[in-house]
Amino acid sequence: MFRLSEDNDNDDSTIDTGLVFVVEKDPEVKEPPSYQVILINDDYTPMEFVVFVLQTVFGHNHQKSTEIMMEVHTKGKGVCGIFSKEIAEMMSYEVNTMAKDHGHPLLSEIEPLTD
Ligand code: TYC
Repeated sequence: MFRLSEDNDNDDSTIDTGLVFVVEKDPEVKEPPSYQVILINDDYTPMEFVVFVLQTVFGHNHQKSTEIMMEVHTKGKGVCGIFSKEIAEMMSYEVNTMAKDHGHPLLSEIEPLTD
């Protein structure tokens, strides 16, 4: 995005009208990157436990949690949610700790979203 602004410095670029416009580039404003929390399939974690984790950690309802769990179960991986890096790290840590505490091999990881 470009904008026009008046050049008031009275140097050689000033023309007869006294008005000279220069083109300035807006400073780039970048959003911080978002991260996906990815759930990974395994052969041992009970389906009901995965649904329970999706409900308690991510706040998904039972139907949405079941859909995500089945996506992971059939395709190997699935997205639980998209957050800032710090929140995604906390969510993933929460999932992995809950699974460990209950003796299940369930794992999640985070992945930057590229646009
Ligand atoms: N594949 C597991 C089973 O058949 C269920 C499962 C789903 C495990 C999703 C992990 O992230 C997972 N019991």
